[in-house]
Amino acid sequence: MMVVATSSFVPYPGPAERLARKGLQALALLLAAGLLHTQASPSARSFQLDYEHNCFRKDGAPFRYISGSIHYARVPRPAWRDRLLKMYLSGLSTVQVYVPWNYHETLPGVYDFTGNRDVEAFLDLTAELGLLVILRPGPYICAEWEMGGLPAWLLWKPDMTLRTSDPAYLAAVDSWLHVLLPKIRPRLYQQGGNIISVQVENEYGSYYACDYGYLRHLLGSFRALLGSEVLLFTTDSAGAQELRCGTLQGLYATVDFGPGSNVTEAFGALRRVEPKGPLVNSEYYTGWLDYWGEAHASTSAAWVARGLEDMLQLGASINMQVVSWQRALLSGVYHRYMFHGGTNFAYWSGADYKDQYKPVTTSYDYDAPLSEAGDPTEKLFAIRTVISKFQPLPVGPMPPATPKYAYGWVALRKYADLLDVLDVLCPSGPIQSQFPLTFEALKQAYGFMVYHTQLPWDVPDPATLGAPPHSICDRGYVMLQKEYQGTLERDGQTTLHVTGRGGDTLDILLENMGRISFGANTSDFKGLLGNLSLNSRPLSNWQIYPLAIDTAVQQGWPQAALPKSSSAGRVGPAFYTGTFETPGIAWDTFVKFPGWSKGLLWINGFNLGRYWSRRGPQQTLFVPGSVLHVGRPNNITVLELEEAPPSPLLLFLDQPLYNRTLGRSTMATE
Ligand code: 6GJ
Repeated sequence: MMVVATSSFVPYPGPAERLARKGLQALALLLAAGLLHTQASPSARSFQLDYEHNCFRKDGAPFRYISGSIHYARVPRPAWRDRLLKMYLSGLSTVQVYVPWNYHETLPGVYDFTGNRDVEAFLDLTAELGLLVILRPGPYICAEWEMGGLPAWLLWKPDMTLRTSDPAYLAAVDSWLHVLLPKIRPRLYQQGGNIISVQVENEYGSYYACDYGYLRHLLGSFRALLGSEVLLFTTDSAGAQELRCGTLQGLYATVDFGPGSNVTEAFGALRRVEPKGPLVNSEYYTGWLDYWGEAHASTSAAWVARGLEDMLQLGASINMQVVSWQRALLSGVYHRYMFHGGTNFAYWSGADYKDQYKPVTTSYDYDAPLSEAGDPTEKLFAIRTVISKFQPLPVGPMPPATPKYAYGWVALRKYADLLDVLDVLCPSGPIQSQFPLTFEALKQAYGFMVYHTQLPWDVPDPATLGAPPHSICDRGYVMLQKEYQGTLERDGQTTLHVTGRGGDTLDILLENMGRISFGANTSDFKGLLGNLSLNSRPLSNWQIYPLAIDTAVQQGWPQAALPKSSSAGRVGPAFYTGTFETPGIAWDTFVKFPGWSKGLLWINGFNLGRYWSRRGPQQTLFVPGSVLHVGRPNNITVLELEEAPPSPLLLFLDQPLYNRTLGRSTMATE
């Protein structure tokens, strides 16, 4: 794999380097001069399974690669090279990459492959750096990503059965694959590119439907669009049921499990569906995701490194490193999930459902070897040391952590209560409806909607404002006469006591906290899924406002607008603005929200995601330097959903705070 050397880049030890290391300098010089090629010509390039020797073969030779996961959708494009280079210098030669369908097909037939969404540019960068790629285009990917990567607009047809042979679903899938896969085909290894294998679906065996017709359809579409040579595979948990429903003839089966699992049992289960060929663990979890309100996940570097070394010494292949030993002793293959996690910017975080709705945090640090901000960790160096015992590492030093800067305190000021700017956020005005409608019914995918009505009668004594079970999806901020009354929460508090007079305005701001990304509930409709009642008498005559907040902020609102006259002391959903200057450098930073409750942050129109200081565990948001300006003010917009501190200040730090969980209802103490 020839690599273009750049000034700061240490090329992967290509053919010339490897020959030189063997003392064959003369031959190396010929090769380096381009007078002698060892790289297989496109016609001879192959990446295949060797069922006899239970290994992979690349261009006919037993092949080993080192792999780790990175999600380009969770890393700003200016940082892609930095992260990939660090992965390469860690000893990886392969990266495993999801393609989130909803990140690219934003509306039916409307595609975005620009800027941070330019997947081709990302893939070309991997090739330039001499990395191979294992691509996982889904169409469902899980990944703690919104709806597991499926577009929310699929739910505009509410009876669509996702991840099955449902014709409407398959039509949308095929339409998407006909756009994406032609971008992939020329990058396949057999075509001269660097993509060595492609995963079909994701842990389909864990899904209730168990629809072989769906898998067969996907196999047909992938083969039609990618050709007959590329290695197509599936990944499933190592249970018999999962492997029964998730595998298919024509798709090579792999499994996923973390450290502490019984490897022999897991690979034994896999052998029952794949009697021959390399045993592959496509996701070897050495970190874990974080949920709001739970402790930050952390796994010890020593434990991870020890597990890695034990496997290698056993002759196993760690999917950090598919080492296809000739010995079939335990020729397993392990891929590290995640090597670099990154960030769930904007509204992209997903959720799980385990007895209750569990939204995933904005940080996808994952306690991964490369931190959320792309900094090499102790775990990375521990892994790199282990790998160096089994194979030479690329020549060159590991790039240092990217510089961080503590820009310090920044004062904000209240701009307006959210209810006072509905004309800006919903310029087309509200939709009238007798009863509440969902986000999907009004074709709102992410973010927020306001449900407005009036009290139908006087309520002199506290009356119960209530919602049917599971009908608040996911959080409802309640205002009576524009005064904040409290928050209704999915699988949490679903009643409030209110008093008022007939005709008083009742507003509920509904927040989508992320559609479920794993399991049977991915048809996760959002909004008020049932009607609110007052002392069990249903309310009616609603005006519903889908909010286009990001559109307004990206157009310079509210900085460019005149401040609204708002009651400074009022709590509840409100916008705050401020600016700060960078001292000649735009370095990465982390922002803390002391005394704030929950909301979202935009800087220069870029949506950095949700903060939830009141709940934790993460107490800072990562701000990539690429978002910041130098030489002109940086515009800050905060939407605080509950209660801002009396002095609305933000604190920019040079390090993250990931692990301060205050529980589901603890008030912020700082
Ligand atoms: C994988 O299955 C998935 O393929 N996985 C996890 N599964 C556990 C589901 C939680 C109830 S956690 C981290 C990974 C990613 O979600 C991956 O996409």
